[in-house]
Amino acid sequence: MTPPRFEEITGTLARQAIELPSWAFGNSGTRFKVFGTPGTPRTPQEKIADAAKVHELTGLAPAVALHIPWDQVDDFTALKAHAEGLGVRLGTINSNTFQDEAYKFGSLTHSDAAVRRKAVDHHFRCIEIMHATGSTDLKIWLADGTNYPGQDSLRARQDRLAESLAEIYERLGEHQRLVLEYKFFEPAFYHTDVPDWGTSFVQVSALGDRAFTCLDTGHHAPGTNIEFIVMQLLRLGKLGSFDFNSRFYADDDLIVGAADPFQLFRVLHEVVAGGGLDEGSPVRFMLDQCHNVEEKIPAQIRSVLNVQEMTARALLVDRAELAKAQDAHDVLGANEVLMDAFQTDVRPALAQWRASRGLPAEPMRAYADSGHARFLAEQRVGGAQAGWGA
Ligand code: AOS
Ligand code: ZN
Ligand code: ZN
Repeated sequence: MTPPRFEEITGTLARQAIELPSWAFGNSGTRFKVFGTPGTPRTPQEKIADAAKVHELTGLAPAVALHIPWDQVDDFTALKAHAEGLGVRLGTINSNTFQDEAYKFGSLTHSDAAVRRKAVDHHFRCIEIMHATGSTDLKIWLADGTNYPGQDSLRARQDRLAESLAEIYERLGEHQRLVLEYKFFEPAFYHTDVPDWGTSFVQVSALGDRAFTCLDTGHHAPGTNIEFIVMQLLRLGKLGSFDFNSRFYADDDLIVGAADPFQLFRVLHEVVAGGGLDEGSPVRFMLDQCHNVEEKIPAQIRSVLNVQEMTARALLVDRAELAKAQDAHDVLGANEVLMDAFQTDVRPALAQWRASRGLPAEPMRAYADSGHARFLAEQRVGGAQAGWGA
């Protein structure tokens, strides 16, 4: 047997779409310092323009995810037209129930019905926005949790979460989906209310067919076998989306594939094996990253290229040979098949293929040579730069 040739995988590669987060284009940082960069967007419209530039140079990022209220505008229909005019569409709507005083002790899980009402109503507003923008996904990530054992009833919070989610799910339009993201710590440090894939799975399974789990690659304890979780969620039909990023220590939202390229390969290998790249698959790909010290547009270009390169390598796995080695319990042989694909340098083939489709062969270089960063720095003077949280 021979591994698939590059020409055989381009059909799948051509379908690949990676949604960009609007907040990746704003300034971000740690609690110690947020650095500004000349040319940083000041409005949701400018964030969308930057995302469109990434798509223009890579052909990989046709949608932009919004965060509400960070990307609040008066007219979302006009924002949709603005995005479409730039060649992209508006994607996932991310709700935000973690920046309001009222949510100090929780949002959808809060013991006070009035606070839960406010949090559920915020999601209703997000759904209205989705109708205006044509977005299909509502993504829920909750900061809810406790800091000390005994602070609140773990069980009661879980029951309240189920009730709140059911109300939100009921409100979705026929073609809309809910994806529930999990995270094992931060900002709460003793427990979070959706800490792991199991909890997300249990909660979304109780809702119905249009509720899925979102897997953020940065939200696992060190050493976690993330590809196993990918396999399991695909097997259960509940992997709705990825938030891609990478991490060295905690949830640092670094460039996907930067910290552990082999892990990204293993994840994408399971995605391919589980049908996650097949036509009609429910799995959507997004980035959830922040660029604290690096330039933001090239950082997003680098990120989508990393995903594309690793997807190509995962598609090049000789699956027939792998199955043969596995059946024969040829441990080293099976491992070698996988490693052969991982070690393949797909960059020259991808560059050629991009050029054949009218894209720059080397998008990073094309951006650097274009002088666009200088142009933005000259254009975007005055006004407040968008930041993580605005
Ligand atoms: C938070 O840690 C999560 O990764 C969320 O996906 C969130 O949407 C993003 O960080 C911006 O709030
Ligand atoms: Zn995330
Ligand atoms: Zn995160």
